[in-house]
Amino acid sequence: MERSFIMIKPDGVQRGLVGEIVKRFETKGFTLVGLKFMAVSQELAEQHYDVHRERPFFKGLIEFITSSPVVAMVWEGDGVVGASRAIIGATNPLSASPGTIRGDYGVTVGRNLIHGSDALETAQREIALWFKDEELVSWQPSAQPWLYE
Ligand code: D4T
Repeated sequence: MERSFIMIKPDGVQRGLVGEIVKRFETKGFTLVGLKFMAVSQELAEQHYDVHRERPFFKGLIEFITSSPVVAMVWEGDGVVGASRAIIGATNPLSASPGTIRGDYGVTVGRNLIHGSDALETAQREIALWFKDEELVSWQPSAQPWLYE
């Protein structure tokens, strides 16, 4: 089944939104297969945001992501990559629809609370970057037959 890398950024943790954010993925019906609370090294942050290296906001973004702990997660389910982007909302929280995480809790792009992989290939790259194989747990939730026909 499809997997996505989801990270609650330092602002989400500092603002006490970890439970609320996890709940949205759980109640949607996705399966948690990896989770860790961690400080992010400069190297990991730069690798994760490598595609933005030449952008003007890169330095500030790296300072922000390494400034305080994050919650790194892997969620599994049919269509989880695209659905997670919908749950998260637009990059700029002011443009994000109400009902999305960024739409409900954020006001500025540099503090947009959460990251979600933007495509299947990106998800695979990010999961491999943030998690070792043995940190991911494959399991079958008992609700599965009530979520999938
Ligand atoms: P992430 O990657 O964090 O899930 O965000 P998005 O996928 O929604 O958006 P992105 O890759 O375009 O941006 C990555 C990251 O950079 C921050 N950012 C972005 C910023 O601080 N200033 C900006 O102008 C932009 C475009 C926010 C998210």
